[in-house]
Amino acid sequence: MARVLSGIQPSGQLTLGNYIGAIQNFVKLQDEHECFYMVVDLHAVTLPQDPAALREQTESVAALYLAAGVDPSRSSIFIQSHVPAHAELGWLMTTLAYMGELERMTQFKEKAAGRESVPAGLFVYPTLMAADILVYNADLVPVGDDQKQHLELTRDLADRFNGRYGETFKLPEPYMPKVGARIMSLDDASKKMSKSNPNPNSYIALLDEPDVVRKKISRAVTDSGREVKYDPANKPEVSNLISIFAHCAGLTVEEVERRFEGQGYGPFKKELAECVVAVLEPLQARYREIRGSGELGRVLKEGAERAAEIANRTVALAKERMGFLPPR
Ligand code: AQP
Repeated sequence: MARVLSGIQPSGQLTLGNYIGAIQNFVKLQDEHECFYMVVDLHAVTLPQDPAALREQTESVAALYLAAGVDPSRSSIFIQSHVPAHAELGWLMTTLAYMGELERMTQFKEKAAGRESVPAGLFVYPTLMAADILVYNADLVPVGDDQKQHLELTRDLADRFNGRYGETFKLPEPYMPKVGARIMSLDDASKKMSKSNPNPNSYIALLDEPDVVRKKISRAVTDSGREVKYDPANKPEVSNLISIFAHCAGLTVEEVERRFEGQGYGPFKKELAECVVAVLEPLQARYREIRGSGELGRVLKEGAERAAEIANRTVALAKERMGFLPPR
């Protein structure tokens, strides 16, 4: 059985981009694989977080996993900082990485842009992400397109470690949706939809009320044409909305195009909003139930125990291979 590992940062309200690019696949993969899904709080603090908000968002992300259908009896759900082996292997990976390869990371360049002083944690984010994956010897990593470069670096670091110290880590593969691997921002289709975007109209949050969703979609930027056609190069805004429609309605892009042939953007946007609301309403109802019950604490404790068992073994082996003196 292949092993799957993935995680999401509690750095804001989860968006429809996180859902389509990552969580939908988390749910799909647990049918046939051994899955580990974490809330990556150690990654979130690579940019300053308000402590109370971080605690609330961490719990909220875990509850959203459950609400979306991640099943704790089949998947281990846990908080990254509850398994200290991540940080320990993260340091070992940092010692293997080169400045040049970290400087090339697009996410680092984007997040560092315009900042007077750039946190060092932001720079070494990909080495911690590599540790997250390698500490479980994961085979598959469900991620959106934006994380593909980090996954390639993970493979390079695993390969470098194996070459230097002997075969220790598996080289993981990305697992991405065919359409919707990158959901774009509603106000600017050249940027991906992001939970930390300061403009809430740029994203649909999974916990947005139905009327807020309707308003955001009606305001979403389109173009001066009227044809509902999937053409990312020439019609990036409309193509993005078509991807969202296809995912939420379980249709192909062609089926969406045919459905709105000759109808213009008005009816398309109206139906899109209802499709998104139909996905979010049941998810939000389950979310409220989960937050109101004591279930989450138990799930996270058991998940962290299962995860730590594997992670501690991997770190011990990596340290032995690197020549660390074991404690007596
Ligand atoms: N717009 C997106 N389209 C498809 N997939 C996406 N993901 C994120 N945005 C989109 C996928 O969601 C997972 C979680 O990502 P993360 O929280 O670890 O960091 P991120 O990729 O940087 O996501 P955000 O929402 O943009 O967070 P902030 O704003 O905090 O940086 C990943 O699998 C990612 O691919």
